[in-house]
Amino acid sequence: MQGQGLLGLGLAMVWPAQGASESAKNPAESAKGAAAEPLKAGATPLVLSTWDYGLRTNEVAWRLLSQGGTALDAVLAGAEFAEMDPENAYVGLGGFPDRDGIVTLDASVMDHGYNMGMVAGLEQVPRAAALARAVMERTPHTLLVGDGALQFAKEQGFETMNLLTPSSEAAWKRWLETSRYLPGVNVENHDTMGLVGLDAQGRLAGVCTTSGMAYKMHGRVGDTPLIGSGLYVDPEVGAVAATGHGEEIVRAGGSLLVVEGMRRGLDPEEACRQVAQRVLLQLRHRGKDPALYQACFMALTKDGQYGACALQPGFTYAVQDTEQGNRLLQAPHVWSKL
Ligand code: SD4
Repeated sequence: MQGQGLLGLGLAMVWPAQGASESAKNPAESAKGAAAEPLKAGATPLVLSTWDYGLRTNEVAWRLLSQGGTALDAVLAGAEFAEMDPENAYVGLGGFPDRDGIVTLDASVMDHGYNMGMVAGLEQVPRAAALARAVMERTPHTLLVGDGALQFAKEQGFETMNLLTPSSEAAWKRWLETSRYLPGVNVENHDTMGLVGLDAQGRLAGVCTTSGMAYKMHGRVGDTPLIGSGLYVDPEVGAVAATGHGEEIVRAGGSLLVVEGMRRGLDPEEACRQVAQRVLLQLRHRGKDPALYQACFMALTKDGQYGACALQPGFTYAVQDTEQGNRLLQAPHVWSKL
């Protein structure tokens, strides 16, 4: 590398810090501009978000999608809404910290052109999804981690703040009394926001954002920021987001495997079911009790079909479209204790 210089490293391709893409700084604002195109006749925009909270992120995304905004702007706006809500303890500001009391965020984004951006182990910057988008749009790279991600965020003018809120700090201090790492399997320990959307022009996009498993080891990274595990978008097939125990989703090659199922002709629910089944087989192979784990997959095809499936009961996801509005669905499961 020595003597290669910035050009040799491809860093000359880094986009200018200012003005190049306001959308990465504030997707919600830029999407206002993108909303000018009217819906095409017969177009069926659609957005899916993980967990109960998904009803709220869908609403934010739908404001853009229903006015002809791009799927990318829409899902990013939904993710950012969750990240800036201090009451959501699983993403962005107010996310549960790691066992050392430090909030570290992971996020990924992917669009209809196989473009992708990821950040992991990000501190101080609540808008992790927008930063992942900035990685995608303003650098020659796909993944930035830790200090490097923070440095890039500062260069790009992202706001920094203390992400530990009084309530997440109080919860962490209560946890310190036992210091037992035993993550719950459903909403009691998950609210990672995964959104996948299809816009009026038929473009797909997806985003996944999280503060990771509460009280994880410092430096631990799950599936959320890993394209192929927590998220995958293939314009020829569909878009998939995952949530649950990241280690198990990574082990199964989660989201990409669901996409490949749909590519072979499986409907979205069946494609999700087969990967949830794979997670179950792997747990059994490793002698693990499935009752202690959760892995959830949510999928949308390029034609607007959707479905989901989880390892065990409890995974909810929200769907919003023109015909039926915004509703919360219970995903089927492949294993149950009962
Ligand atoms: C992780 N998959 O970090 C994430 C956690 C999650 O809702 O989905 N929480 O492993």
